[in-house]
This record gives sequence, C-alpha cells and structure tokens, in this order.
Amino acid sequence: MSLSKAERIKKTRVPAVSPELARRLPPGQALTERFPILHEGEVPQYDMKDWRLKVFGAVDEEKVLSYDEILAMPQTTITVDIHCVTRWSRFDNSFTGVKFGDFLKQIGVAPKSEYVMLHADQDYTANLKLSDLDRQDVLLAHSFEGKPLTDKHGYPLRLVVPHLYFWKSVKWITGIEFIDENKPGFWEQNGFHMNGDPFAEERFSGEDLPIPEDEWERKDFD
Ligand SMILES: Nc1nc2c(c(=O)[nH]1)N[C@H]1C(S)=C(S)[C@@H](COP(=O)(O)O)O[C@H]1N2
Ligand SMILES: [Mo]
Repeated sequence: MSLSKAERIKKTRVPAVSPELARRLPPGQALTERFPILHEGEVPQYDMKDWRLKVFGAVDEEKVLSYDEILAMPQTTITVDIHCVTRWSRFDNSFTGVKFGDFLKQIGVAPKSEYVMLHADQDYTANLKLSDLDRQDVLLAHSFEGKPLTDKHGYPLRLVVPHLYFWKSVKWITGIEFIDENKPGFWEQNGFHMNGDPFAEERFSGEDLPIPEDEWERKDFD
C-alpha cells in the first residue's frame, strides 16, 4: 500500500536547525541550494504571438493582455525565500516582473471580490485571497536571477507569492479570475490547505486524499 502524498510529507524527517535559521526557515523545512522543478503535466511550449493573459470574473470589464504589454509595465525585482510544501526551502531567489498591485493599476481593474482563482497551464489552478496578492512582494514574474524564466520554471509568466507555500506560485499563468467566494484550486482539492502559510505550517486541510507520488529529491533540478 503506498501512502498518499499528504501522509508521506507528514512522515518525512527533517534535521534540527539553529534558532537563528529557524526565524527564516519555516518549521519542518530543509534548505536546498538547488532549484527543484515540480509540476503536473508536460512543460508547455508557446508561440508568443498567440500568448495572452486574461483577467476576468468579478470585474467591471474583462481584460486580455499580450506579453509585450506586460513587459512594458513598471518592473520590480524582489529577492525572496521560497518554501515548497514537500519540505524544501530555497533562500535569496531574485525574480523580476510586475507587482500584482501595479498590474491591476496599469490595466485599470478594481476587483469586486476578495478572492482570486489563478489559472495556468496544464489545467492548474490555485486559490488566493486578494490581500495575499496585493502586497509589495508578490510578482507576475518573467525573469529569475536576471534572465528570462526557463520553460520548466514557468516561462513566459509565473506568479511569485513568497509568503505562502510555493504551490500557490503558479507557473505558466493564463488567467486571473476574481471570485466572490473562496473555493479550492488544484492542490487545495487534493488535501492541501486553503491558505498555505509556511510559518504556520498550513500544509493540509485535514482531508487526506490519495494523490500522486512527488518527492522532490527524485525530481529534476535546475
Ligand atoms: N502551472 C503549474 N504551476 C505550478 C505547479 C504546477 O503543477 N503547475 N506546481 C506548483 C508547485 S507544487 C511548486 S513547488 C512550484 C514549483 O516551481 P518550480 O518548478 O519553479 O520550483 O510551482 C507551482 N506552480
Ligand atoms: Mo510544491
């Protein structure tokens, strides 16, 4: 009998860390210097002539953005720690892109709801509170360490929400949907927490559903 993903993550042993490191490393996490690659499905390929980002749902007017329009918006670089629910954390990652709040201003959208469903290839979704997106450290990122994102890490555009577990940082983002009531995205439907704060260890919702194997040690790295 194989354990569900949630059960296996609960049972993983992690080394003890110094109090100083613990302020930066959330409970139950292990540091890595490599950059693991984790996702469902194949790495998508794009013809950027056809690529669009849609903003829809509880807004006055839906918007459809091209890549060039997003690259022409005010740009921000952040250096942040990231934390994956499968227990790896990586410090000091620099991402460049458009702050979520700046993006909304640029497109003239005033959301009429408090929750957002992010849509991405391949049929991936993640739910977030608007208040978790409208922060100084949340980006629609196109570059990592000064270079365009690699295909595997989310080219052309990924969300970066460093204060929540990294499953909320959707790669290959295609849509931003404002929703009136919070509802679970892909992993949230599969036993993961609706919010996902790593310092509060909000890993699971209590639902324990069988979901695919995915230990990060056995995954690709960049
Ligand atoms: N579209 C999409 N985005 C995704 C995922 C996915 O399966 N599909 N996986 C998430 C998870 S669980 C993690 S840990 C991070 C991994 O990002 P990385 O591969 O750049 O490390 O992407 C997140 N974004
Ligand atoms: Mo993850």
